[in-house]
Amino acid sequence: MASRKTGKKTASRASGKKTVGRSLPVKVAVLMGSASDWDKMKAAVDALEAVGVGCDVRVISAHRTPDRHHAYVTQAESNGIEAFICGAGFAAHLAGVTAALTPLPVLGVPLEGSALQGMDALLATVQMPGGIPVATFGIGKAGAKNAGLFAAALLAGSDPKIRKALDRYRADQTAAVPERPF
Ligand code: RP5
Repeated sequence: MASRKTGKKTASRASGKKTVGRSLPVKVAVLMGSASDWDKMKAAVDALEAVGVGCDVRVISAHRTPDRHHAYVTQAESNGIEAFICGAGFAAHLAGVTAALTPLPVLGVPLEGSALQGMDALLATVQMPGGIPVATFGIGKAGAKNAGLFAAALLAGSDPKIRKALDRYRADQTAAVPERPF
């Protein structure tokens, strides 16, 4: 299916599977290691949609579904994907392995849920050996939200519509801060 707005291919074309923000050009892949990560990773999708960036959302685990992971990541660029957001908990290697498979920017979101409350995922995601970078965000929902906004900022350099939407997002956010807490 080609995007109605741009005529560009969307990520759903290759797979025929569900995308979020269907009417928007799909430029970001939001991957998570488990469906149990969705309640946190939804914040990335919401942020992307708020600034007009469509995304393809997948449960893909580097260790439980390695073949699915390899196929998806290696085909993503030809399907119009320009950046990945990868959320995972525990020994979180999803972002690192994704970055190993693609030259596209990879944004890692460490997730809580283990006995170590996300510190394990944070260190696993942020401590990439030199040569294969992963831009790492904070643990959990806030990190996912910021990863969504950061991915939009990456795309905004070549897309004035996204740039405008980001400016509007910030202005609305500022306007929503009350003068007093009561
Ligand atoms: C990681 O293991 C996933 O990203 C998830 O955060 C965690 C637990 O997965 P489930 O056991 O809940 O499926 O790979």
